[in-house]
Amino acid sequence: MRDPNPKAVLLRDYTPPAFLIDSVDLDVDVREKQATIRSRLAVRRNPAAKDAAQPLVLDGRHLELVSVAIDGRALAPGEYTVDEDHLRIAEAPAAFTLEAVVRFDPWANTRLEGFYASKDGLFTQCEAQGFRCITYFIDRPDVMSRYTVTLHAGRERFPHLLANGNQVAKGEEDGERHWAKWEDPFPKPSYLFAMVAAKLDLLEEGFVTRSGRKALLQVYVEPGKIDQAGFAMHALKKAMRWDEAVFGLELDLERFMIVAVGDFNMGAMENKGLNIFNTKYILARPDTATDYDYYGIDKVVAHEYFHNWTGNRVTCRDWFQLTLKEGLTVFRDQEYSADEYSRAVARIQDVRDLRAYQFPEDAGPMAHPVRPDSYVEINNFYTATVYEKGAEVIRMIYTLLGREPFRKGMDLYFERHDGQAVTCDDFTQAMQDASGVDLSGLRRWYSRAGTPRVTARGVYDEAAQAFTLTVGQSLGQGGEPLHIPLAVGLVGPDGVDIPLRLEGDAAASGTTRVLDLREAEQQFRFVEVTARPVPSLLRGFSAPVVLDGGLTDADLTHLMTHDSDPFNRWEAGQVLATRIILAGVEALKAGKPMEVPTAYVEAVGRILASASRDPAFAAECLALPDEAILAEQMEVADPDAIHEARRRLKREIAERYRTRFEGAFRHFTVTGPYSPDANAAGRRSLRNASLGYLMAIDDSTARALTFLEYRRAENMTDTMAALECLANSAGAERERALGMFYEKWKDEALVVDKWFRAQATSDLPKTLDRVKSLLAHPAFDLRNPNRARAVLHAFAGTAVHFHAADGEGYRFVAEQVVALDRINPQIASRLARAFDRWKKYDAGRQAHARGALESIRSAEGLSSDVGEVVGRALG
Ligand code: B3K
Ligand code: ZN
Repeated sequence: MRDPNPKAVLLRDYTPPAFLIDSVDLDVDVREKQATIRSRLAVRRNPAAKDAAQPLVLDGRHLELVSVAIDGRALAPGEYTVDEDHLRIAEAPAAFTLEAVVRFDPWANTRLEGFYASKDGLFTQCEAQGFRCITYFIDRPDVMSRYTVTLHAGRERFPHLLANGNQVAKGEEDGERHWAKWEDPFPKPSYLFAMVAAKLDLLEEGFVTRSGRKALLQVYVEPGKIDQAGFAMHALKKAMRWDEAVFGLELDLERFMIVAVGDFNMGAMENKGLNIFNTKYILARPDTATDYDYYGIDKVVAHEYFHNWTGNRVTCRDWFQLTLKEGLTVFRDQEYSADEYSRAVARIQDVRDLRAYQFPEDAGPMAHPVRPDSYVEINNFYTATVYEKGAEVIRMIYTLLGREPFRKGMDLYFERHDGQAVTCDDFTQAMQDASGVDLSGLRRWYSRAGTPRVTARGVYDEAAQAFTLTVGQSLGQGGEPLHIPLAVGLVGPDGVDIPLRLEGDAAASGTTRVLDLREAEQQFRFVEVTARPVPSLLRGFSAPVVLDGGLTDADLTHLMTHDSDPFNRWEAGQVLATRIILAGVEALKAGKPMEVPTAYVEAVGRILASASRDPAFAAECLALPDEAILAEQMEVADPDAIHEARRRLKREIAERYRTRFEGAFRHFTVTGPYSPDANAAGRRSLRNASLGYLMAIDDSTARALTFLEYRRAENMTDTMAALECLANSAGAERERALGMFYEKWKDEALVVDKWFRAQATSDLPKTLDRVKSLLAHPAFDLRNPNRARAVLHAFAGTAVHFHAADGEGYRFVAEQVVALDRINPQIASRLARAFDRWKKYDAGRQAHARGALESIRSAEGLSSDVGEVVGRALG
């Protein structure tokens, strides 16, 4: 039996591996309900190991060991021990060949980790520790080896046999079987291992890299779906060109393969030369995928491709360094998206996600630094903190260094560490050495959990024509202050930026300046300021902090209309809307009417009036803050009041501008063939935001318009916008549209997910009953992660129904966590994270949440994944 309370792994306990494995030769034989894996490992003692007499300890899970031999001699039972997690050999020579034969049933593997079956064949997922479910190995990223793989399987059922690297041989076998041998020229950590045996359709194209090297690009999809593979191929080529142009990085392989699979635990995986993707991030056709889906595909294809350098060529020494590859690669994909679409809109969306997911994480029981210092289950640490806050840390380095020095730092990083498994310190050191910029205060971001608060107060001295900004930072846990880059501008009363001149600084520095905040409190005095300005603080969201800028509503309305920094123009509107909604919450609770200041409504009117300048940006400005973000702003979150106040604000704006929204809905119609480009998608986004406002009125005119739109729509973006509106409306059109949708799309799994999701996230009463009945729908399957997420995780993300005051939402989700844990602990553990913020709610809700969490904790055979999350939540 595995230890039910596994111990935490600590960063400070890191020691180099006792043995290294120079090469791995795998022979994989696929039969009915069984895979047999024969491994030949070239093992030697690590000269850098602390102790030269350590036993050989190999990781292995869910494996049946058939035989084990050293240098061709089978080991007798007394020469090794095997338990649930390890194979130990006490006496191992200095260098030897280890051969092992193991067996398991990939069709019984519902964890989708290691080697597992999906509809069209067999696939792998090894990061972080899945390789140990394929064979016994020293399964840690600082053990890098050269791999050769031979796959054998039935020809009819598994026509494609793939593994990392290049195919070097293939042939036929008895019994209608065939085989293929692959060799990966690059040494790699085991988490980047991949193989596939499946029946798939293939789209392929040639590519010539900047230096003239030829490569074959392949996208493998489920049979019959080749018409949905084109955009992924297009995205891959764009990403390859971008990495060449921006970072000077080229593909280093002869063949780059992408395989899409319908059962997958996350978005995608960057295995060397053989990326494996969730179908959600590959398949797209105008009538099946929304603009947002296309955007996501573009981003994820690029992200995984970018890992080929940031992650694969230079990898992580240990899993505490995960942000070394993830934070950096997210930063790279964010920059790619900003270049390919609208920079301002991309930044807004990234910050919105950061606030909706990372800020709450950093304030809850799972809070951890971007480089965590302990974990029980590493899969629980593929978090918004490691990824998105990690990317913000890289962005701060970029902001402090500037574009060219940052690029020099990247070049130096690759020059020093190509082919190595390294740490976050190695990265910052390369950045510092290449630029000469002192990063000591910035490095502290790697080891501190929590979101820092920055307070800024400005005082204008008319006589001296000076503006003094006093800025403070706090993280509430002591320790030395962080280095925070604070980008600021000063907006004059006429709405024009005032040129910035810091006292004592000879040169003027344009209209935006990055202030170096290194102390707990600092003052900055700007001179030659001819009129009282409104400070525009944290432009472009230059640091992942919570800002208290001390601005009045009038200041914010001014910025909302005039700020030259688009991010802050958007942000001013968000802060104002937040103030109005939170004041509304208090009013509602006191039984008073909710007030909506005219100045705000008029500023919204100006957004609408000037929307054609940048429709996508206008749509972002019209979106009210998410309920989850609003909940974080309250001492004790009140989901019902937040929902109601937000709804009323939206309705009031809608009623005031009904004609204009109707006009925008007509005016921004996109004609001609569908394209997911930023321009067309931006117009659709504004058009659908307008529809959303009209449906906030939810009268028969609005419903008729929406239903008509639903029937008229020719692309999935417009279809879903209408369907989601109808799913939140009690009118008869709702059931008609949902019925028509399912009938039309029941054979497209990703579209059926949308149908489930729209219902599970509806804010209508009785949504929980609906969700329960969806679980009994013939198309529901708890074993398919996308389907489970479309219903369960989607429902658990709703503010009103998950947090229902009677505790029914909590109880339901707790039951589902337990049911899911028996199938797939990683997916279950994600669902359990819905409880993270339970202490932010009132005593009644807390009592229900505690009960639900305790019921999970007491479930029999709980995984360490869910155990860690629930244990931390109950604290
Ligand atoms: N590196 C993978 C994530 C692996 C998650 C393991 N639980 C995808 C990515 O971040 O690119
Ligand atoms: Zn990644």
